[in-house]
Amino acid sequence: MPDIAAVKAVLAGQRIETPSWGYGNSGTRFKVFAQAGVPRTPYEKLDDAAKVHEFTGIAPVVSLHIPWDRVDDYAALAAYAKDRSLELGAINSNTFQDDDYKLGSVCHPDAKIRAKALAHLLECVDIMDATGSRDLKLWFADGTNYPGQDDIAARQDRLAEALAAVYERLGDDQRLLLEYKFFEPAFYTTDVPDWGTAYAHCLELGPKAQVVVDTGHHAPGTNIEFIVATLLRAGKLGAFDFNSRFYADDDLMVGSADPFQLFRIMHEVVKNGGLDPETNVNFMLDQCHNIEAKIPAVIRSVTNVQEATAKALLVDMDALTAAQRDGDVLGSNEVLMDAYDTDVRPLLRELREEQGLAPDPVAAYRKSGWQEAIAAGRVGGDQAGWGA
Ligand code: PSV
Ligand code: MN
Repeated sequence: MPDIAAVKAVLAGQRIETPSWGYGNSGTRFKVFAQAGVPRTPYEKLDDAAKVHEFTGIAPVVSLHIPWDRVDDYAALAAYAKDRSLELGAINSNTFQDDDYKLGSVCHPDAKIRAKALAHLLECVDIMDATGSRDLKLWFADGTNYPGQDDIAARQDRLAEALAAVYERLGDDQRLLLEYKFFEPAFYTTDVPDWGTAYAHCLELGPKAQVVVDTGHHAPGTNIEFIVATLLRAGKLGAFDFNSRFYADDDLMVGSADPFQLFRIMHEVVKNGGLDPETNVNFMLDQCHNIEAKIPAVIRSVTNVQEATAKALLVDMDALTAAQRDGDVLGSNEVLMDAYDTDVRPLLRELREEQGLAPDPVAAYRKSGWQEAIAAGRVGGDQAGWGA
């Protein structure tokens, strides 16, 4: 049986990175619903992220999206984060919101547009130098809508050329994380649609290029944990963008739609060394809280990942390996289900109390008065939202 003290030690060392845009207003293409107290600046987003870390103890890193989090002085933003016990994490590039990118960015047929997109990616590396960020997260909306619209293979060549230029610019301790998504906004071809394409590009680039698995970016029924196990085995799993989906890229709270899937993913992570600090898997959230209160939703998301991790750590690996070796189909499945069926909430409450945290992070947040304070204090100015 797993040693509980060892399980707690791993859980205490876990790090979940939260997205700056999760604190801003968001919605669907039909409507963005504004909420009281939403941050107006990247600094206020960090204030909210600091609350998530204060109550969970495991969310000290915040991802930025450029240009949504553009500031004059990134070193000052990093210092502001540090004063709140936070660090700035992955820099997310954005080559999807300018009119110029209608036919793509780094895969665009026009070399001038490709050069503009590449300049943005290189600017993101400059920002990483100022913030001390390790990871550059690249997601491209590039693709086509109609058969014959562009040359599929030529677009791959253009992509490879841009990625190589970015890779070349990275510092020794920096990484390029390539995120795939099977469709949307493109509906016929997407230039990085799946893990295989992302993996092939990363392999060609070298060790500082790794793949991002966004849990909302697969066709229904895709076995995500297989992808996770395969990428970890190849040393190419750089990060997760955690969220939940019922239909497409829904960006709902991780673990809300299918907690069992999250457990299966975390089991492969644990089993294949993905929690070892030297493996450097970045556990990020990529979510939007359109109708629910944002800060408690981020807290809930962090604790959902923590619960799935705890269950994965409770898998009796000796019993599982023995059952697998014996070809005991039911027995091995039972070992896994035993861990999944364990109520880990008492263990996590105990762990938090040992760390000087409140046992129930959402309840503690609600009692803290922060929500009322930001609703009353953040008046005037423009609330941050999707695209700002
Ligand atoms: C694309 O759908 C994506 O998952 C990428 O990570 C983007 O940068 C992000 O969403 C924006 O939230
Ligand atoms: Mn994502």
